Amino acid sequence: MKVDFVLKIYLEERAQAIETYLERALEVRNYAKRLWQAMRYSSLNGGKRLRGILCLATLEAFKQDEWQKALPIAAGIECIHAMSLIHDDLPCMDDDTLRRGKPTCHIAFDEASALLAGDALLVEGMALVLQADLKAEVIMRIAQEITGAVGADGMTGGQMIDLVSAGRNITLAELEMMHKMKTGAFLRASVVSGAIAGGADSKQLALLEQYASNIGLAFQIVDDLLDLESDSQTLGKTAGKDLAQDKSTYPKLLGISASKERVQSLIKEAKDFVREAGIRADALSKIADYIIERKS
Ligand code: GRG
Repeated sequence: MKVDFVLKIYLEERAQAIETYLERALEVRNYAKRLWQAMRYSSLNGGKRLRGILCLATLEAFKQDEWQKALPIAAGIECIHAMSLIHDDLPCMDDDTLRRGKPTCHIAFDEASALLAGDALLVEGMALVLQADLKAEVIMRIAQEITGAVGADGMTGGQMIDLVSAGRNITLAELEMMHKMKTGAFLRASVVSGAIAGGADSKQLALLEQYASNIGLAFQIVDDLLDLESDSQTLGKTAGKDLAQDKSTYPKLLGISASKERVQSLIKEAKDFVREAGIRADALSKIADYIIERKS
């Protein structure tokens, strides 16, 4: 299915709203200028804003006119995501020089500045989440979801597993577990945050968690396929890294066509989950399709 015009406009508008919010929140201060510049360099540089948009779209599925209430959360999520990309690109991690079509943070600045920019974006990102104009107990639940997804049980733990798995043959179950932690948990938290802000009941929350878990895994499989089949210019990051670093990937373990079939079935199931939740499913359902269509 082709990404339709309406979704394209929706994604652009929501990405722009997040960008505008971030632009103000991350204004360069009169002190530690280089830190703020590095933070801005890595967070105001495009990116699909998928996690932030998922948060807004999920809230919108419950309360159409209140999506702007989740803007601080979406912006905070995007700061935390930018932090993970900065640290992922460092020489001691994935050692990359290209991100979102530009030199990575440690190349444009230096390693120490990149490390600090990541540290600060992580904390400032959480601070933005806490600023949302929602009831204190709602913000507390959202903060717990996000910190749980980013910490050792989530993204950071997944990155550790990724590091120690390089050059080793791992099973499909191990690969899936790693990606659930490294990429899936944060995507899931982005959706769940929007659902909590929207007042989802426990059944709706469970269905949206399943939706998010499916699109998270599909997103990662597509990432592996793009790394194999696309080029650095289109991706805005170095293509072919998985092969070069002898990483276990879905295409390597499952084969290309079985990986593509898995993506299709995960997305179909994801759309069923969101439909079953009895909410305004349009945007979330189309975002699921976009995960397959994306080129970068
Ligand atoms: C959280 C303390 C702390 C440390 C982080 C470095 C690290 C530990 C984790 C790395 C996590 C990571 C980089 C996962 C990869 C996720 C991924 C596929 C990113 C690409 O996301 P896109 O395609 O990127 O949404 P854009 O540029 O569009 O935002």
